[in-house]
Amino acid sequence: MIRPAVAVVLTLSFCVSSHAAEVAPPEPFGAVPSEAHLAWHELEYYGFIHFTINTFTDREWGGGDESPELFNPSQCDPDQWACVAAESGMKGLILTAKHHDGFCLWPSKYTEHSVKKSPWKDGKGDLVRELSDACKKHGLLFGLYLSPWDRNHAEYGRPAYIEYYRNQWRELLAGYGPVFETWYDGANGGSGYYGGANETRRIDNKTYYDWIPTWQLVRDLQPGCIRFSDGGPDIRWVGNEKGLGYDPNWCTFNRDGRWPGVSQRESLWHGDQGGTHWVPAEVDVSIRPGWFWHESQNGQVKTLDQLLDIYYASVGRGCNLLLNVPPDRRGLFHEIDVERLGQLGDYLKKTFGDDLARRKPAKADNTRGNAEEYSAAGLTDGDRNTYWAADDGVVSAALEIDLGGPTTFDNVRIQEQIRLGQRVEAFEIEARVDGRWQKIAEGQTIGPRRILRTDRVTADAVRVKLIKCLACPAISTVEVYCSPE
Ligand code: FUL
Repeated sequence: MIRPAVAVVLTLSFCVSSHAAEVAPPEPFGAVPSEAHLAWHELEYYGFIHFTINTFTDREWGGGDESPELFNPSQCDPDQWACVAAESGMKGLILTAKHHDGFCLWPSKYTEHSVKKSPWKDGKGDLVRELSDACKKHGLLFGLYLSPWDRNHAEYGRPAYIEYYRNQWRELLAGYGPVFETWYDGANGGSGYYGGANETRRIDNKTYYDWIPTWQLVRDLQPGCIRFSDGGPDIRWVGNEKGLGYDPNWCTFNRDGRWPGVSQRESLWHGDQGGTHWVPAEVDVSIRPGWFWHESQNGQVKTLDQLLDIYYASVGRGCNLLLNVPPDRRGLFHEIDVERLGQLGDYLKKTFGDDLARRKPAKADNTRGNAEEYSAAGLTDGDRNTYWAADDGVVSAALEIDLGGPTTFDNVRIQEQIRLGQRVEAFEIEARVDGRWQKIAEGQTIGPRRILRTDRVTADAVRVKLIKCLACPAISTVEVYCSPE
């Protein structure tokens, strides 16, 4: 029997040693994401709505001289857009509240060039309100595109326009509930109506818009909002409109000196390894050739295979996907687009509904401080916050998951613990088939997420080989999925 005094001593020494054995997490490496970034990365896939007078004039860029009378959708139903979007797996919708032609889809008090002057709902309509309400109803986030270039406004090119532009942001950000993302387009073609001047106005896109105060007002009115442009500040354009993310894809980016419309393609495509800020890439692409609806393009709506290529090249490479679906002149998603989005939603549900690696035993050839906290079990526990990590100085490692018998799959999804920065530079995935390891995929970066589509394989174990890392790796999850036949 232990005497009380001894028991006390034992308890104390147990406390001390367990405390001493506590292993510190890896030091964050390089630029790291904010909480808003982390929430944004989780979204993965959301929609873009290009809708304005262009829909009725069959144009992509309106000149700014169009009559608001032209905007007259016959069955406008943002509820349908939100319902179809949610079914398709989208987590939000971003609306062109104002495109380059300057027409406003809400009754802005700062201009008459808006729905106020349209026959739609006798000038009483507010599409920003209708869509933000529909998003809430369908569990979607709501975002806004407000074109900096405005071919209607008489003061465009002069300081008064900047005040107008900021006032419009104030109106939109204060009046419609939470806004998860704001979009600052870099396009500027120069010519326009400009209140009747009908001329070309060139601006210096590094200085004219004086972006910092505008971004600050957005931050003040919507603290969690992510701000998009060619140069951040929070997320970057991926540098193409084809639906293509890249490998490597670094979320780090040398942001200073970069603005909407001022970009370096290589950095947009790949990010900057070791870059100063966390500015991950968003991939924007349209389901049709144009951003706006054109009857002539009804036969060119992207097929499920094309949409899947886009999904894997964007979401699969750690980008977020912003898929544009333009409402038609009725103000509805066209039947063909609805069908394709339904097919995509079905595929995603069927493929990613059942993680075949979940709760399966995992092991690693190195575990940080041999601590339970960083063990490979964190990879397959179904919790994307727990993670496996290696000891400092270890920059390659192997992670093995025992699938518990022959298992057929064709997708492997991996995530780094990006709270600690982005680390992996090269990796391979292997499958154990009939006792022999074979390589089924390889890549450079992982970052917030990597989904590798492989040939359909039947294997009883999966191995992720981290070949080269910038610092000791920290991996949140390894998941294994099988797509429908
Ligand atoms: C571009 C614009 O010029 C297009 O019209 C479209 O809005 C696209 C998303 O961004 O820069």
